[in-house]
Amino acid sequence: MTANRVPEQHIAVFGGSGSGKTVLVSSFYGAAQEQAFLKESLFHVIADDTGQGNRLRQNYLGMKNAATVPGPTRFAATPYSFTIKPKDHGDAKAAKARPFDALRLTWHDYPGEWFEEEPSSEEEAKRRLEAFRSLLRSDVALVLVDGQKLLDYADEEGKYLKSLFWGLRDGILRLKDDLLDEGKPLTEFPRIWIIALSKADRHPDLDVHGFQDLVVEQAAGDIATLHEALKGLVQVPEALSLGEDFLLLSSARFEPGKIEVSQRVGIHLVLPVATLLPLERLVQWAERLDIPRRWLDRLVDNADVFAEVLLGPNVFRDLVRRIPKVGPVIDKFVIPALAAAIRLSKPTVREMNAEARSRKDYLTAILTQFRLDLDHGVEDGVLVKSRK
Ligand SMILES: Nc1nc2c(ncn2[C@@H]2O[C@H](COP(=O)(O)OP(=O)(O)OP(=O)(O)O)[C@@H](O)[C@H]2O)c(=O)[nH]1
Ligand SMILES: [Mg+2]
Repeated sequence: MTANRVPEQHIAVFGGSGSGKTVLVSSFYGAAQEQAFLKESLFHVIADDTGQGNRLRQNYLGMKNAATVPGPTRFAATPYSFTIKPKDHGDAKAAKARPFDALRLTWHDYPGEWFEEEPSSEEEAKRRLEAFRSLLRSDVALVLVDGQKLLDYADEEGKYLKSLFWGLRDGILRLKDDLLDEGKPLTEFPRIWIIALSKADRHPDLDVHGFQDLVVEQAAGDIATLHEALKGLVQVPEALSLGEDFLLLSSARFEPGKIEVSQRVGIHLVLPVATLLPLERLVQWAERLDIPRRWLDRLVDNADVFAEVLLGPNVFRDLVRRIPKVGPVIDKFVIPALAAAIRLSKPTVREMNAEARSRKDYLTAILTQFRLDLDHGVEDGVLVKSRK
């Protein structure tokens, strides 16, 4: 397997200290190692660094078996790299026809206190800057609204939300000069910022629409201010979504003396969100905005390979009509093919998924399943996607 056959997507999770970032990644990985998951799932989630994987699993098992939680993250940000490996590669011919063999998800975790406390030394300031540089190269960012804090600030949620969004804005602006490439705005930057409610188990009566309403009602202006600040860091700033996508997340159901790790909300949507949402958004931007051609290819990673799997190579290549031999891979010729890939109707996707499963074409099965998962997330009131 060569490196270029493993498209890589990065997700960065922002949130204050104690908002649930490390528990989230532990729950994602830990649950994926359970026998029940392995039996049902189309893929394995493999930690590229075994030691890291064991630590995450240890966090998860501590919660599951002893109701203990990991300590606060201190000193260093950690990128967790996972390979999403189809269970089976099918026959050699099918394997060769596929545009890639596995997916990589890099999940960036960092100490929430970094936005709350000043660095204690020059060296720590440097380390933080390096970490944020890497976090801010992600494809998708989650901004966690701490569900427990919302309860603590009952009737004054606006105060908490304001401090959350302004804290993030100030933290990023403080580093702005050092983050830019020689003063130039960044190309690679999270283009989708999803506002996510962590600890959603604390809010059993709140669906994603209620959450969206609460955030918009209490903090629309603060989000707009953060949005403006982020736009100041990127090339093609129109192609930047914030305050358009919302998600509910719960890593487990926390009860007194017991942590029910099998009761999760939204965790299974992280992979579909990281892979397919950028593809979907690229099409929306390409159709709505006048994006210079040379930028289209650079806004979103791997959109073409995901679309090719969703449509099947023959349909994809027919739609593209010509695969450009020079120049950007994604130009205006490819947009219709990408659009076709994301607009496949649900019954069609369901049929493709069933057919791919029976053919043991796991890669197609995985990506079509991701698409169905996103649809279900929306139907179940866990996810709101931008309608723009
Ligand atoms: N009810 C509930 N509580 C949670 C959930 N996830 C985390 N918590 C609680 O929140 C605490 C903090 O979670 P962490 O994941 O360590 O928080 P963090 O964002 O990594 O914090 P820092 O490392 O300091 O940045 C945990 O110890 C749990 O008590 C959840 O899904 N539901
Ligand atoms: Mg942490």
